[in-house]
Amino acid sequence: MDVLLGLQWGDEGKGKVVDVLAPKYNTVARFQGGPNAGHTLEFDGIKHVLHQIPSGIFRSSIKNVIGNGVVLDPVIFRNEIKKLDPFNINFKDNLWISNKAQLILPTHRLLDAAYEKSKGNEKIGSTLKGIGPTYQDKVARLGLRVGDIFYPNFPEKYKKLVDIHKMTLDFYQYNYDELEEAEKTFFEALEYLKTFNVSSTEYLINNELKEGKSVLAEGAQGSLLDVDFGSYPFVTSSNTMTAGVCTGLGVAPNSISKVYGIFKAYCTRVGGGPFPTELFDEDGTELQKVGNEFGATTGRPRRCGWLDIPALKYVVMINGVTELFMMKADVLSGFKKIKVCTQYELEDGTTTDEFPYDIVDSEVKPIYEELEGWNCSLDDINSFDAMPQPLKDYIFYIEEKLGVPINLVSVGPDRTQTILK
Ligand code: 2SA
Ligand code: MG
Repeated sequence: MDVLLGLQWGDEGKGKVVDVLAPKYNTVARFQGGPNAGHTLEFDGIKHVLHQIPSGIFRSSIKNVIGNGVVLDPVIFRNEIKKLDPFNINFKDNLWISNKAQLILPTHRLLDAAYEKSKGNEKIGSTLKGIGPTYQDKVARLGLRVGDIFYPNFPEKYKKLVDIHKMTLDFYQYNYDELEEAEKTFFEALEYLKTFNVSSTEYLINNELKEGKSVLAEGAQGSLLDVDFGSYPFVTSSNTMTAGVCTGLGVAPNSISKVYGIFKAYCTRVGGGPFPTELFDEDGTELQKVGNEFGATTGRPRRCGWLDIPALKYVVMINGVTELFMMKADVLSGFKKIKVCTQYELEDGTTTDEFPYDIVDSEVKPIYEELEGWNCSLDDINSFDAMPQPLKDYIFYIEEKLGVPINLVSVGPDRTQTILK
């Protein structure tokens, strides 16, 4: 089984890569996160954004699994399925949902908003999809799971949890007048959800592995948003790293072979939190404009900056990355010079190439090396050999710094603009 992860703060282009890789796999599985993900796939001139459904769904030969580590919003799920209507997908054969995936309730979304509001200026910049509160209830052993909806006592369980949520919402003086309407939609969506394959997907995946079939675990968000190793507390609430695959799908660590790490040729971040290489000048604006850096889930503009090698080295280490994929190289095409952060200077004047613990409250200054840009269009590039020398040098430079080969480079949004080395 192989793993595909974003190595930065999300939006690295995982959707595009999984779409290229998917044909090699029998199964594609999501192991964490929920509708806070927005995986964009672009082919035949049409753009598709998937939130909870794995990216293998467009290929009829692939089984797609929503694993136990995922938090599932049934209302968003129903909308996603409806949007896939034109593709005549046979969900009975191609989509499986874990009975142990946690359910996002309408009150989880309200709590997400209430918590964010209470944080004022220090807000996380949550996607407001209810992710944090749902994982909170999972760990507090209060949560409701997809498997629960098939039992007659579900409405009671639901009410019990919602009553607890209402106490918290009252504490924050958060208005929930519109809850009743949202609950109606929620229960309708649950009936719809019941018509899909819900099972102990850990059996399905382990049986496939036993039969020698190939499984791809599709990560969402990025390693720097990992709840343990990311820029805490400005992180998401799940383990976005390789280790999360084991707990999020029910597979043993020794079943994992390749770990594909995806990164952008520069760096972006949405929401709050530290970002040492963030640019506030016209270079930053240029990256945002050329890279069309606006969130797929929330439409928010993404903060942009140069590539951060210490951060990448850190996540290559904790994830055991075996292959790197570099995305959006074309966005750098207009730059004469490209900067890369190779070290940080800390507040006490010392330098380090490690990811600092205190990245939130103390100032971490990037130290840059400057490389030659290629400064030409990559539109007609369709092989590694055809790349301009400065781009090749950029690739070799990063490979050398990270000690892992870059085997794929993306030079444009279309399926065809993906170059294998
Ligand atoms: P939350 O909603 O509790 O997970 O928010 C916590 C922080 O995590 C950030 N976050 C994200 N940042 C970038 N991309 C995200 N999703 C991508 C998208 C999809 C992807 O395009 O929307 O790449 O998988 C994502 N999800 C959460 C969020 O901004 C907060 O800083
Ligand atoms: Mg995205």
